[in-house]
Amino acid sequence: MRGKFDCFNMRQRLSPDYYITGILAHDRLVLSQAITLVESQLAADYPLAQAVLDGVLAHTGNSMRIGITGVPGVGKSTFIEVFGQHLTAQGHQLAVLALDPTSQRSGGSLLGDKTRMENLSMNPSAYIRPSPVGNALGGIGHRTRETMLLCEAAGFDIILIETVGVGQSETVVYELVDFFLLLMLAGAGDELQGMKRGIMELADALAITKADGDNGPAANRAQFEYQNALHLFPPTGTGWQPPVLTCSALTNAGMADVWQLIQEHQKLTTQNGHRAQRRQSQQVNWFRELLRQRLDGQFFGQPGIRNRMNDLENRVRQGEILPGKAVGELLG
Ligand SMILES: Nc1nc2c(ncn2[C@@H]2O[C@H](COP(=O)(O)OP(=O)(O)OP(=O)(O)O)[C@@H](O)[C@H]2O)c(=O)[nH]1
Ligand SMILES: [Mg+2]
Repeated sequence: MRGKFDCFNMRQRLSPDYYITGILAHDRLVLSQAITLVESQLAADYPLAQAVLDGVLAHTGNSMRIGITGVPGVGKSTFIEVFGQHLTAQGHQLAVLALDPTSQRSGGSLLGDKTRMENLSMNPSAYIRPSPVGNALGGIGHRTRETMLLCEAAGFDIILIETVGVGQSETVVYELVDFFLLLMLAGAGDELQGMKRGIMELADALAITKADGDNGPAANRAQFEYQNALHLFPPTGTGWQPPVLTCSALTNAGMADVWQLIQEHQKLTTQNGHRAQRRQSQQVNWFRELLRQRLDGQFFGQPGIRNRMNDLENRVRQGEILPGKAVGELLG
């Protein structure tokens, strides 16, 4: 505990320059400290975090941002362990941001992920940062975008974001990345995989995992079926038709194909302008989201506002007042 407090106190004394210089020098310790700073929920940390982000902004945006999602157990972490080695072997510097929605419940899954990325976590060209999801909207790490920018400034040219596909989180990840990969299990129905059509529509590619051993034929069938299903979707409007692949983290099959595909997508969307467009609309959505958060914070930060709201909610519940009028009273 003591160490933690020392570290905390030290942080209070650090200047934006300490972080900015360290990050730009690719110092991982400073990068980790900076991520902790931007993740901080303390209002007092906010100006410093903003100054650091501002200071590195010119060095961000140059990475390939890839989102990887799929239901629990589909093999996301194992995929990243193997795929990540494939990328670093080609000279890439890889940052993995693993969002951990289960950490508040079980407290144990970080450890599980760490073991599943055993090799990658010892790889000098890789940096793994698990982040607790907390109670942020959409189940995504509060500040994942900021963390991504810090990693880019620290020299990582590929960012992988792992998130469990259990609902809204994948739409939020979609808002962060250039390429959105959906991992699927063969032989499990769509309902079983919790897949809403909307999620499949967001994917830039599907990969059927665990295509090895006895599972091989089922994986091939699933590939065929999903490919047919995707053909029925309306065109993406980007000139890209999302393909379906099979892969195995056990045999490494398909890993090179997935990478090839992501590069093709990057090339196409860079040439036709859709990559830039996607990032621009992501920036604007980020702005709107932050604005909404700040307004929320300012409004609910007013003394007594919660009590007044509860009072009004009770009256609305009893039918004593119409919601529109109640809103007027509260804002008034
Ligand atoms: N046969 C086979 N098993 C695999 C493969 N990839 C993952 N597994 C197994 O599937 C299980 C789940 O893998 P994970 O990588 O933890 O899955 P995940 O999607 O990250 O799971 P959560 O983080 O809990 O959502 C583990 O027992 C893996 O060993 C594969 O390619 N082939
Ligand atoms: Mg995992």
